[in-house]
Amino acid sequence: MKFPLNQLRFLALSLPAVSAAVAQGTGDTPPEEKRKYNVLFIAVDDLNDWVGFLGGHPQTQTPNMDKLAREGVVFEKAYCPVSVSNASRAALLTGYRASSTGIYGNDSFLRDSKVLEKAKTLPQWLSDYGYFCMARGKIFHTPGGPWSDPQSWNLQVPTEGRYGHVERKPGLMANGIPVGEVDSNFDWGPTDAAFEETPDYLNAKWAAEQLAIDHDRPFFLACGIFRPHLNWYVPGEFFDKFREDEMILPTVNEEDYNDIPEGGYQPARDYYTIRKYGKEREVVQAYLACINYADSCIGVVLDALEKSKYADNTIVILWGDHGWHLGEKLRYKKVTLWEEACRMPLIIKVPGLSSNGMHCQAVVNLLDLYPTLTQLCSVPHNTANEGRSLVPLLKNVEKRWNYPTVTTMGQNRHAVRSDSWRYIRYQDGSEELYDHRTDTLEWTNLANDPKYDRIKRRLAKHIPQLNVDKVPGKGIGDTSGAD
Ligand SMILES: [Ca+2]
Ligand SMILES: [Ca+2]
Ligand SMILES: [Ca+2]
Repeated sequence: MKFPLNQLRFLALSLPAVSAAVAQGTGDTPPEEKRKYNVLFIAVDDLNDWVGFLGGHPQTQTPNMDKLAREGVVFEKAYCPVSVSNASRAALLTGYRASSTGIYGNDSFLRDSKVLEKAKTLPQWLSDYGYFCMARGKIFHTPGGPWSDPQSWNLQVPTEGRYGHVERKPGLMANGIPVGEVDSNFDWGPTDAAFEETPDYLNAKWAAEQLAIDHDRPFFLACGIFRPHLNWYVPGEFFDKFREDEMILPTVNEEDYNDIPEGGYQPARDYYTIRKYGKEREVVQAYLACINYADSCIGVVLDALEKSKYADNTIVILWGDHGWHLGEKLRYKKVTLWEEACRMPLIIKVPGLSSNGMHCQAVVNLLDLYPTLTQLCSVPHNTANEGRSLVPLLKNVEKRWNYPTVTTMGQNRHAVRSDSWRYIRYQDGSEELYDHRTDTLEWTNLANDPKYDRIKRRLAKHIPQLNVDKVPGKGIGDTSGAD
């Protein structure tokens, strides 16, 4: 059955209010009294597809996120606007592409962009239309201070707590690698902290407490989870769930760079250091431990929502800010234009939606969340948004959706992802092209085969025409210490 969009929105949005009114025999509810959806917005830093519901790693343990996935719509082909934190989050939260604002990396402050100086962020927009917007943890790039954009929030609460102490020997990092051989934050190890004293638990507990309060307005509750961002220090109980010697490693092709242009990426020093010290399995163990820790924190919030009076009228959105390489393409970390760095989890749960529990294969972007939420929340559309509302897909996950999406990593460096293809073009004009129907690991670059010229031209049309200069960095933005 097909409905016009505005009618769908009415159906989706007013179910709780209408059924309550009908039950009381009062007829329809006057528009101004319609209960609006609340929003629970959960950001997970540096989480790639190693979650049960995406099947990215067979040994991952993410029961809480998997439960949410069964209750909502999973976007299996969701991509970041930029494959690094600050810029991805700036794009998501302002609705502008990086290439329109000049916020390409971690060191440019979003309000220093001429375009973003006075832009309304998603929480500001919702707040202008009656929402109470609150946050704790990493939503914008750096929690606390101007980088967390205090003007975006009615309430922003600082993060507290400790991840605990890790053992280390003189001259070595906690992971046993000599100091100086990998970046200082590329470290891991079990800590002595109790789960209940760690920052992400405390962020989650705070969010859970907000769900137990009577709110006189609809709310937008943002909870930012830091792990699995480096350093991978979490309580020992999470490491204990994964045995190093049993860890399954991602498939790696040592010859992968034979067909990658000079203007593209190179193998990372980290990759060879990890291999030199035989740490490949420990890396997997530590990342999975941190994901399981993040999942446990997310469970605290989701359990609280389920027990609360907001369970039936709260939209839940769970998103990672970009992907992460764990050896694929001879790299660790992010900041590339390949699938591993560009793809991340996205779940949208709208109570009462018939698509809940389904997986959507349409190609979508985090940039689409702003217009999706304004539509779901029945507030005006912000015409500055460069993304596209996903509401039609939420109503019908199989809807035809031929909108290739873009990830940017630096000025004039873009990847276009369509249903079947990834096309990369660097600033020097060099290219890569991968056919995902036969090459999900992106091993064979087809860009130099004239047979694919037509496909390249078709994909290249989606590359942004406007590519503004990078907003000068302040050199203070990246307190995470990672890329
Ligand atoms: Ca993967
Ligand atoms: Ca990140
Ligand atoms: Ca290759």
